[in-house]
Amino acid sequence: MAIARPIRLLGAVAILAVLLVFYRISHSTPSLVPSSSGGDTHKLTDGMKRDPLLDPTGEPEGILWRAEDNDYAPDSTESARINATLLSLVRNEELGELVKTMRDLERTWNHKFNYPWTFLNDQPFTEEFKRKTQEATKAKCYYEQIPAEHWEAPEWIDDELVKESNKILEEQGIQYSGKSSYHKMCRWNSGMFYKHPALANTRYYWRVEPKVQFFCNVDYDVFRYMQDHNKTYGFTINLFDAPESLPSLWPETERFIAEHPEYVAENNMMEWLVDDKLRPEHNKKANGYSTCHFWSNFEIGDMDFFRSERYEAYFNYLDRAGGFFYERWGDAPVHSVALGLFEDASKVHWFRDIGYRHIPYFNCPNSPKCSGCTPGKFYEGASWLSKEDCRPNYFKYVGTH
Ligand SMILES: Nc1nc2c(ncn2[C@@H]2O[C@H](COP(=O)(O)OP(=O)(O)O)[C@@H](O)[C@H]2O)c(=O)[nH]1
Ligand SMILES: [Mg+2]
Repeated sequence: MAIARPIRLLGAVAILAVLLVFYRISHSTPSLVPSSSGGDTHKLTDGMKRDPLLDPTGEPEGILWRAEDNDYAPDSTESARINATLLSLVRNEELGELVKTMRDLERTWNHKFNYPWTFLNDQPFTEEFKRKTQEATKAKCYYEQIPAEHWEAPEWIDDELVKESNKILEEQGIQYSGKSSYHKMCRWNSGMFYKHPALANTRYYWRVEPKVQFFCNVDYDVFRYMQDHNKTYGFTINLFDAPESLPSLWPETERFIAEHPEYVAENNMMEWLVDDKLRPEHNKKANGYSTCHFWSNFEIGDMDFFRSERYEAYFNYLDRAGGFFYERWGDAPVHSVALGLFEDASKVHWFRDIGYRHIPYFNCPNSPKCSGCTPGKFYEGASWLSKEDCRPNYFKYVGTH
């Protein structure tokens, strides 16, 4: 039986429509990208169909300063080094772990550039600490004690209220919430480190913690890179935070920006800060904050940002609100919210080429310059850790620069 021409046409259109739907579905579904690590899989969502670290990674574009072409000798008075330091807040007891980390960073980067190390501590450093750290580098080492007025809780913090509120945080399983030194450390890293008198003439810093690892040879002066490309802040890992540790951070921030709308940058990263799609419960518990942040155990930054009027006003506002002690605000979300609101998004840089690990997360690029980590592997441990990756949001709203 012959089929009428209009019916045939309709049939063809229907088949085409079905094919189109199939095509759209197969191309928009987030893919499962194997992280090639012991069967771990890393589910990537919207904004990150494939982990960019699986693709070959080279050096950043533009002019790069190299040790072969310039004077980076440790004692040179004419050296090409800029005003910058490796910076580590550390306890005497962490000496062994710190020296291992120093060896990593010296081997992969600093033996070429010889930037000084500055060690900071709320206690005096021991002679053994000074000797063993200096033995790990040709560069100059400085050992500085933190003034008590920078470290201790401000006088308006109520000790009884701290005890009560920390008990509640501990019941909620918030790590370190009962440890007063941890709260002090987070506050100091938020609003004090760049005020240390020994750093008064230093502009750029690379924060280094004991126990972290570095995997890739970096053959250019990263501080010069920051300066030449007008960057304020560089990160490697981008994470969600525990919302229970900071329920009032975002409400306080909103009050602050209502008072000071002039501080908010035009090209800001607000969408990354307020996303409620990827982890709606996080946003809800954090009262409007996605909890996404740059993981601040690694940072390469320009202290002039933290010394600016807008950051200083923001930190003082937060400090008065008391959340460093009554809650457990970390310096990572505080730095990140400030950068996300008050800095131009183009001034933040993802150092994708710096292979890095702070347990349990990695930034491991696919590059012949790297060894000892697995490209694209984001975490090691329980599979729920994969959910803590906020890079899909960052790439979606801010970009992969
Ligand atoms: N001097 C000193 N350093 C501290 C203290 N608490 C933490 N730190 C340092 O602060 C950084 C962060 O602490 P860490 O224990 O690694 O915290 P985590 O990374 O959040 O688990 C590390 O460099 C520690 O060495 C402290 O009470 N005194
Ligand atoms: Mg740490």
